[in-house]
Amino acid sequence: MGSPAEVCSLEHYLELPDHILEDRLLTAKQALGREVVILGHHYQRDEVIRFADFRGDSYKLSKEAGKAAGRYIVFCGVHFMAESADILSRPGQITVLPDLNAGCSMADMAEITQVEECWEQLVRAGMTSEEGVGITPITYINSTAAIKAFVGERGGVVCTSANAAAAIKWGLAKNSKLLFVPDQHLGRNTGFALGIPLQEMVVWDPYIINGGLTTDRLCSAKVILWKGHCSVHQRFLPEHVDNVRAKYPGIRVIVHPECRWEVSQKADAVGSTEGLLRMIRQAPPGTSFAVGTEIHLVNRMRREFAAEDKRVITLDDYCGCLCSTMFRISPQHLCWALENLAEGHVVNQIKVKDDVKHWARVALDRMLEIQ
Ligand code: CIZ
Ligand code: SF4
Repeated sequence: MGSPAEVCSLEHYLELPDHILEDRLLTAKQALGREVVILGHHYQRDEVIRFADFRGDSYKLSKEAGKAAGRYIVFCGVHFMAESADILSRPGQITVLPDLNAGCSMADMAEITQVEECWEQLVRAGMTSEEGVGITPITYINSTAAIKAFVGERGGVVCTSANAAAAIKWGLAKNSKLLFVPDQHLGRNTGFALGIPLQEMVVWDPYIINGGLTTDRLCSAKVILWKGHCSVHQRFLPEHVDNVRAKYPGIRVIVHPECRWEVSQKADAVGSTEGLLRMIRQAPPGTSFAVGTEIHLVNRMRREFAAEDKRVITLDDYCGCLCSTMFRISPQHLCWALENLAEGHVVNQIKVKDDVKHWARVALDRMLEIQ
């Protein structure tokens, strides 16, 4: 390990080539021992995920964060995931995000002030009380801690793509209407699969007065979808499904629910990252899949399932869709974070404010109860 001065300088690490980092990463991880748990999201690159103690989707990793025994949780993922880990961790535990620039463009599409304004309009239209009698607010985990707290305080819940259907059913058992933030596609795909007609789902545009909706339209809707999306999954198009089917007859097309509705309708199945993995795992040898989700996961699926004689390609047959913010977590950033922790310096701590934590935790705990 380098001198303390070197340990503190991120710039120094950014110049290091990948191949010399492996030993240093292993050494730092060993030095920290049980004091650290490294959580790695499925969309992380191989050079990073190989150091994860647990890999998974937000749902699985949130559970691991809640169970982590050591002092440090190093989250190789994006900002909202590290926030959730901090909220679910025990007092005194420290959550670290190796690069603070690892955000999520979808989470950025909903700001707490915009959600508050939307809710005020819904209250004014007589659709709900301030406390959430009338509409159940649901936020996808890809949102800020402040929005999770907002939802928790109003009787709502956080969902992930793995339990969105259960969360929607839960929300509709409480109230006849839902506000679903921030991913319109996850909300629409899941709502439609549960039998809610498209006409009963409206899109709230936070940049237009009254969400761009007449009061009649708003009041007649069952689900109010926030106008947000994932720019990575948005790139999968219906013609990709047609092209891949024409090129590889018999191939199974499976896509993530962040993909647009037209793509999900053409696919054979829709699932969260854990769901997509399960579908491939359970398929008989010889099956081929075109998968519509982030390219690092698809490439890993291709390699790991080749041994079972299953073929996996990306749905976008050309280059695949990369989440550039997940990609920000590099082995250099991870090494910098771990070596600093091993030297007793906490870097890039993610700390959610106490007043936000309480209600955000309520909403996350409800999420973990809903399967
Ligand atoms: O929930 C997650 O981790 C995300 C962002 C996608 C998925 O389906 O796992
Ligand atoms: Fe956010 Fe999309 Fe990246 Fe997931 S893939 S972290 S939703 S930008």
